[in-house]
Amino acid sequence: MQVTAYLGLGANLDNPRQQLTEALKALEATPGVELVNCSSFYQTKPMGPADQDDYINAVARISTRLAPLDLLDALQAIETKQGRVRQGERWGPRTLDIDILLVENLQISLPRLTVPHYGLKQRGFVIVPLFEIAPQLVLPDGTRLSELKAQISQEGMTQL
Ligand code: ROI
Repeated sequence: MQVTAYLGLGANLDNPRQQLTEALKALEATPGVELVNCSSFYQTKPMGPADQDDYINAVARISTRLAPLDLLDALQAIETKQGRVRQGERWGPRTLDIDILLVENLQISLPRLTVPHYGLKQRGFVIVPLFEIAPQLVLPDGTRLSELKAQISQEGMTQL
C-alpha cells in the first residue's frame, strides 16, 4: 500500500543548498520511495541559538510503501551519509535534517517517532514550504494548514 507523506528538509552547514539537492536525489534513489514534488528552497533565520548560519529549508511530498519506522531508518541513513553527526549542542547547526512531518492522516506516538512532527504548528520554516505544495492540507486533528499559515510570521524567511 502506498501512502503520501510530507518531509521537512533543513541544512545550515557545508553548502546547505547542495545538501538539500543531494538529499532529494537520495530520496529518489531509495527503494519504496517516490519523490512526488518539492517546494522551493527557503533561506531562514535559525530557530534556537542565533550564533549559527541561516538554514535552507524545503518540504517534499513523497509516496511510499515503507512503514513509518522503515522510512525513518531510510531518512536517517541519508542524513548519516551526508555527514550528519548526532551529537553536540541541542538545536545546533547541522549538515542535513530530514523530518517526517505527516504520513497520511496518521497519528504516531513512538519513542523514536512522533507524527505529526511536534514542531509543525509553530515553525514558519515548515508551514510556509508545506503550504506552497499543499495549500488545502488539513492536519489529523482538523487544523487547516491555511489557518496556521495566516498566523505565523514569515519574517526572516526568503524564498529562493
Ligand atoms: N532553524 C531553521 N530556520 N531551520 C531548521 O531547519 C532548523 N532546524 C533545527 C533547529 C536547530 C531547531 N533550528 C532550525 O533543528
